[in-house]
Amino acid sequence: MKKKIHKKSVYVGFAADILHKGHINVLKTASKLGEVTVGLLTDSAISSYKKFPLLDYKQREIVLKNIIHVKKVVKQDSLDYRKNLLRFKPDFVVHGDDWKDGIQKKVRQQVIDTLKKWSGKLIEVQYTKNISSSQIKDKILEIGTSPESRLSRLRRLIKAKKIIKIIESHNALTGLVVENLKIFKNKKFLEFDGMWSSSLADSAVRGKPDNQAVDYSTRISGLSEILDVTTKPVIFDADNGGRIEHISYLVQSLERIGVSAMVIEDKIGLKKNSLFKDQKGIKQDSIKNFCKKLIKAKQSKSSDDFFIVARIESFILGKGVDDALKRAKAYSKAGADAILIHSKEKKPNEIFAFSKKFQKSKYLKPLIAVPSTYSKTYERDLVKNGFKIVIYANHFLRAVHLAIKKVAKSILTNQRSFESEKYIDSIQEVLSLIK
Ligand code: SPV
Ligand code: MG
Repeated sequence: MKKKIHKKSVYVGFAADILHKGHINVLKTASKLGEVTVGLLTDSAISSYKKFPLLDYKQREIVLKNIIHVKKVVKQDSLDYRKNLLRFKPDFVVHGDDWKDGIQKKVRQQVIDTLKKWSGKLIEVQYTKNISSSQIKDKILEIGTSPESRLSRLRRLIKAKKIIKIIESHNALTGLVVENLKIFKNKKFLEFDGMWSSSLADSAVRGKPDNQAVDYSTRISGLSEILDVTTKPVIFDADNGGRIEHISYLVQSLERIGVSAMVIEDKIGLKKNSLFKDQKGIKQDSIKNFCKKLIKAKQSKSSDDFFIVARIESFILGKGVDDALKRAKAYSKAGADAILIHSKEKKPNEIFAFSKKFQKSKYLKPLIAVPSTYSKTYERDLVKNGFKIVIYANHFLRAVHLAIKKVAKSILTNQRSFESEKYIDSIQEVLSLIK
C-alpha cells in the first residue's frame, strides 16, 4: 500500500491588484514547496499601506483562483499576517524579498516569529527587477479610469475605510494634488479619498456669489476637466437640486460622467451660503416636499452605487436636534443613501448630539460632516461619533486666495519678484504633477 504523502502547506499574502511576472515567480516557487493558499488582502488591508486598489476584492479573487499554482484563496483583512498564520499554520510563507525595509519590515518580522512556533519557514524570492505593481498602477492612472469604476469607488471606500477623506477641488490642478499626494505618518499610509465639487468654490473662482449664478452646466464642464486627469471619486454639491422637474437630468448627467454622489440640501428660495451668519430670508423646505425631491432623484438614477445624499440645514437655521432628527429619519426613509448634517458652530456639539440619537434609529445611513467652522475636531473624533465621511469643503480655495494675495503684495511692494519666491513653488515642482 502506498503511503499517503502529506503535502506541505504554503501561504502567500497578496494584494494582486495588478499581477505581473514577479507574482507568478512567487507563486511558482510556492507551489513547488506544497499546496498554495493565497491570503488575499482586502481593500481595507491594502489601503493601510498603499493606494486604494483599482480592482475590488471579488475581481482580484477570480483572477487568483484561476491560476494553476493556487489551490485556495482566503481573505486577509489586515497587512498583519498573524491571524491567518495562526489559523492555517502553514509550513512555509513565501514572499518577495522587497519587504525587508520600509513599511512592511515589522510585518515580516512578525511572520518570522509566528512561524517559529511550529517550525515553519519564511522563503523569500528575489524581487523581480524593473517591475512593480505600483509603477504599473501609476502608468494606468495616466490613462485614466472609467466612469463606472470611479462612480462605484465611494461605496467600496465606505466598506473599506473607517473614514473617507474628501477635499474641495475646483480645477484640474487641485484635482491632481488630491490624486497624487501621499504621506506616511506613524507607519500609516495617508491619502485623500476623493474630491468635493463645491458650489462655493466653483462660484468664487468665477468671481460670483454662491447663489447659483453659476449654473450646473458651467460647473459640470469645469468638473470634466478635473475628471480628465484624476481617478478618485467625486461628491457633487448640488445646492438644493433645483426644480423637481429638472432633477432627473442632473442625476443622469452626474452619473454619466462618473460622479459618485450628489448632495442636495433642504433649503428653498434664493440660495445663500450656509456659513454666512445672516440666514435671514432663508427657508427650509417642508419635509414632504424635500422627500419628493429625494424620491425623484432616486428614481432617476441608474446605478445602485450612485449616492443621493440629503443635507440637513436645521442647525444652520437655528433649529434644534429634534428637527434635524425628524428630517434625517424621513429623508432616509424616502431613499437618501447618506445624510450630511451641517453646522456652523465652533464646536461639534450639535452634530454629535444629532449622531448620538440618529445612530440608534433604524433609519441610520452613513453620516457626513463638514468641519469648516469646528476645524479643531480631529477625524478620530468624527469616527467615534459615528461619522463615515469628512468633507474639507473650501480649503484649496482659501489656500489659493491667501497665496495670491501675498505674492501680489510682495511684487508691488518690492518692485521685483524675488521676495515673492518664498510663497511660491518652482515651475519644476508644479510641472512634476503634470504627466
Ligand atoms: C460648499 O462648499 O459650497 C458647501 C459647504 O455647500 S458650505 O460652504 O459650508 O455651505
Ligand atoms: Mg455649496
